[in-house]
Amino acid sequence: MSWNTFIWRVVWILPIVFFIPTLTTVYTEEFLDPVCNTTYPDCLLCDAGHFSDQENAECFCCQTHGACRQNEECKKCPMGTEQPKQGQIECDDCEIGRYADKEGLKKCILCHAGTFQNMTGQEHCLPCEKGSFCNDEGCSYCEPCDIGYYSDHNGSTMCTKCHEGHYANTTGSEICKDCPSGSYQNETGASTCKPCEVGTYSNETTAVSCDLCDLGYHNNKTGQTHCLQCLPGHYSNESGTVNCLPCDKGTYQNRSGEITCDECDRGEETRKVGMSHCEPCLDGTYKTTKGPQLCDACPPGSFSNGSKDGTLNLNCTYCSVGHYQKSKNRSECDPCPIGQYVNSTGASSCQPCPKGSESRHDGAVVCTPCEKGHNKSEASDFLCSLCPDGYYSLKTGTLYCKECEQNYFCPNPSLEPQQCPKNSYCPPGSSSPQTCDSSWFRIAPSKSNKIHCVPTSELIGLIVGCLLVCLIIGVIVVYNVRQWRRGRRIVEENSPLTEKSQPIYSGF
Ligand SMILES: *[C@@H]1O[C@H](CO)[C@@H](O)[C@H](O)[C@H]1NC(C)=O
Ligand SMILES: *[C@@H]1O[C@H](CO)[C@@H](O)[C@H](O)[C@H]1NC(C)=O
Ligand SMILES: *[C@@H]1O[C@H](CO)[C@@H](O)[C@H](O)[C@H]1NC(C)=O
Ligand SMILES: *[C@@H]1O[C@H](CO)[C@@H](O)[C@H](O)[C@H]1NC(C)=O
Ligand SMILES: *[C@@H]1O[C@H](CO)[C@@H](O)[C@H](O)[C@H]1NC(C)=O
Ligand SMILES: *[C@@H]1O[C@H](CO)[C@@H](O)[C@H](O)[C@H]1NC(C)=O
Ligand SMILES: *[C@@H]1O[C@H](CO)[C@@H](O)[C@H](O)[C@H]1NC(C)=O
Ligand SMILES: *[C@@H]1O[C@H](CO)[C@@H](O)[C@H](O)[C@H]1NC(C)=O
Ligand SMILES: *[C@@H]1O[C@H](CO)[C@@H](O)[C@H](O)[C@H]1NC(C)=O
Ligand SMILES: *[C@@H]1O[C@H](CO)[C@@H](O)[C@H](O)[C@H]1NC(C)=O
Ligand SMILES: *[C@@H]1O[C@H](CO)[C@@H](O)[C@H](O)[C@H]1NC(C)=O
Ligand SMILES: CC(=O)N[C@H]1CO[C@H](CO)[C@@H](O)[C@@H]1O
Repeated sequence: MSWNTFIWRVVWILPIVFFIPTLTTVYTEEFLDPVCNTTYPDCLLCDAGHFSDQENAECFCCQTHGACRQNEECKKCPMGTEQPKQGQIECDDCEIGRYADKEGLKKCILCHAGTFQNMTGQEHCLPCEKGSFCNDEGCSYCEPCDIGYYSDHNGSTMCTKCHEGHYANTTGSEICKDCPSGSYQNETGASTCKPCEVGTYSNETTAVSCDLCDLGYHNNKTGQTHCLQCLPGHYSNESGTVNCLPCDKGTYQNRSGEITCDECDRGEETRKVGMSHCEPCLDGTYKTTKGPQLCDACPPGSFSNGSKDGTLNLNCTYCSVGHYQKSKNRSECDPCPIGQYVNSTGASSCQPCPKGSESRHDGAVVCTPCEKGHNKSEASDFLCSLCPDGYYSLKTGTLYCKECEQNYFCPNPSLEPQQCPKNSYCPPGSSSPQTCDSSWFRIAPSKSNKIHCVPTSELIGLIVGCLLVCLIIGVIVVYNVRQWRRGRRIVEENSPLTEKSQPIYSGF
């Protein structure tokens, strides 16, 4: 360095040093940069990144916000670029996540929160699109909103939780979706909607809660948009019913969607739960008033048979006279059996006909006295019985038949005893007079009831007479035989007998 040069430089520098101290300082610092204070005494071209505003002067380093090519002037970095170092040939593009919207920046600016830049060398950042966000500076991309969150405007620094009644089940939601009808969401930031519980419904979208089923309605499935009417035979008297209740026995409901059951009318009942109509009381039962009670059994002595006539059993009918029913719950009465009767209505039993009377047909209301010739001594006897042989009864209603008296006989128990005929024997209790078999005999008086026949005097006389006649004839015969034998012996002695004659016998 020559003195001339030195002096010139001092002269050149002095004003800067003394009059523009600030600027001087900057330049000085930059000059003092050991890298950048190269001098080229041979007056070569300045290196790239350095410049000289004067020919053959010293080369100066390009400053941090600029760059130059060899032998060109240093230029400020253009927008979208930066240069943090001195003495550089060219500026660098802004990195991703940064921008340079002015020339001559030493360092690109970080994108603000809510904006991003995914390319280098950009002059601006871009706002995060709907459905995404960036919550820090220098974002190179925006994150999509999480599930349950949304962002509905550009440039979000954060996403918002879905409101109640809404949900977002995907990331990057611009808006949350409405909960469909049949579901609800009572919490924010939801990724799903909850199905309505049983007994509830929601018939609108964006429901925060489901509504309870109304009275008369029910719902036994989840996620329903409406409740169902209770079916006939059922009711619901509380809101939020899951299953309708069946009508109790004795009640019914013939409409749907009802909150109570109705009581069955007179003569009707329901024998099962959950009935949509009442049924007539069964035969053998009855119901006199409207109400939830069941039909009562007809008591003994009565019956009901409405179904046979197509009427309702509003009351029981007493058994008519001559009939009885010993059991309850019957549809008919039975006629009194033979031998019994009943003369009042509503009988639960028949009575046996009293002594001396009977009933020969079933269903008797009164007993008839035993006919003549009959009797009944015990009430328990079935019927009157014919008087036994030898007994009679001339009056009706007889308890005991009378015995036929001695010397009378009773051929017909219902007729007067008859006088024993002559030559007949009628001991007490005779149904017919007793006689000896033949008229040659007669009844001998006897103390016992046994008949005792003796021969009549005529028979005896006849026998005796016969015996006498026989004797006489015998004597005659014997005599004649003797005479004949004697004569024959004489003849035999004289002439032999040629022919033998038969002897003659005679007798009875
Ligand atoms: C940068 O982001 C934009 C907008 O989001 C997109 O269209 C583009 O493809 C992205 N480029 C790169 C290199 O990621
Ligand atoms: C949001 O950004 C999109 C694309 O990046 C653009 O089309 C739209 O106009 C922007 N909306 C608003 C409100 O700035
Ligand atoms: C989100 O919900 C919609 C309708 O609710 C359904 O079609 C879709 O499959 C769901 N997506 C996911 C990822 O669950
Ligand atoms: C949402 O509803 C559920 C069930 O219905 C309940 O357990 C929960 O406490 C509710 N949450 C809020 C925030 O109300
Ligand atoms: C939902 O149900 C309520 C009550 O039952 C009714 O008033 C309303 O009209 C219904 N809304 C729709 C959209 O069906
Ligand atoms: C649900 O209700 C229907 C009538 O609406 C009925 O037929 C069905 O048996 C019920 N299911 C259950 C599980 O109770
Ligand atoms: C509903 O009916 C049941 C059975 O009949 C009864 O116990 C209950 O008290 C009733 N509830 C209301 C609110 O009437
Ligand atoms: C229900 O029963 C009542 C009383 O018995 C009757 O008046 C009505 O007509 C019935 N309704 C239907 C729908 O059967
Ligand atoms: C039913 O009982 C009545 C008396 O209440 C009677 O007149 C009718 O004949 C009976 N019907 C039948 C089919 O038995
Ligand atoms: C039903 O019958 C009983 C006895 O037969 C009688 O006391 C009652 O008054 C009757 N009731 C009606 C409603 O006819
Ligand atoms: C019914 O029979 C009884 C005896 O069993 C008798 O005392 C009563 O007088 C009779 N009544 C009629 C109405 O015949
Ligand atoms: C003026 C000035 O500080 N000049 C310096 C330039 O660099 C050389 C070598 O690095 C130094 O020796 C000088 O003092």
